[in-house]
Amino acid sequence: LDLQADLRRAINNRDFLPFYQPILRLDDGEVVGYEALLRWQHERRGLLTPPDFIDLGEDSGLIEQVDWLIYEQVVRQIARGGDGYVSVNVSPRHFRSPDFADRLLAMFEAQGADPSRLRVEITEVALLDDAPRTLRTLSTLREHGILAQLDDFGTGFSALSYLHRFPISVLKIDRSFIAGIGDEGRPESLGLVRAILALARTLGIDTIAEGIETDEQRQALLELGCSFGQGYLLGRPTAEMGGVALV
Ligand code: G
Ligand code: G
Ligand code: MN
Ligand code: NA
Repeated sequence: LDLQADLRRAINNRDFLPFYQPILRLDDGEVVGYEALLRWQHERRGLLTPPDFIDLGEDSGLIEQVDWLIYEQVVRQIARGGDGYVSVNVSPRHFRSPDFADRLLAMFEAQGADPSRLRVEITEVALLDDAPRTLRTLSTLREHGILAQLDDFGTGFSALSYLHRFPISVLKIDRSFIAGIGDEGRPESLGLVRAILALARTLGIDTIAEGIETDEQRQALLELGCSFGQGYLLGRPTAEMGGVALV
């Protein structure tokens, strides 16, 4: 079947919604924020996750429209109240569009919502091209209190100069490193995580460990000095935020 035609129709029908996965402070278990994760409520195939359609969305350029449908719902959710932040994922190509920051800020203005409760997650690829514009976008966002989190850290090209040059506030340690911690893991993972944490500390950047699935991993990360964590052990992505049903 023609998934691209489906995607176009789904955009018209607004068949996308965010799921929310909690991000916790590891020492006291306090929820400090959520990551909004895209889901497609497909008319025949049920709930689809990004791996089912993200490549198509990127290649066709349709992902930007999907992203805005998600951001709109996230901004509305923020406008309803609550505390903590919500992070949204931004495709590298989307992040490079010149009106990205203005359009995002206009949404907050229209909804009367506090932009400083939003964070953006970008990958290292987004820092590769068009550096002046990327820098400008990140600066504009930060002026409005929107912090940037570097997603999947450690899997990209990881040029340390980029971390220094761009206003990045948080490193999200890729879950492949966390999966390597434990009896069935890889011996070098702990050392790699330790090195990433040292790097972040040197630069004054916060860290979130992704994909925490076992208590052993949570404990190890806490002992290594990682401040925040996310993963199935701590909370799965759900359509609800903080156990409160969304309107
Ligand atoms: O939700 P997981 O459920 O499968 O997400 C998989 C991938 O999809 C992650 O790498 C994440 O960065 C990406 N992703 C999740 N939500 C969004 C979104 O709203 N927009 C874009 N562009 N990517 C997203
Ligand atoms: O690339 P990004 O970090 O945005 O992707 C988040 C993805 O990771 C989502 O698909 C989410 O569902 C998934 N995820 C969240 N927690 C866990 C976990 O503990 N284990 C695994 N395997 N995936 C997770
Ligand atoms: Mn992410
Ligand atoms: Na990630």
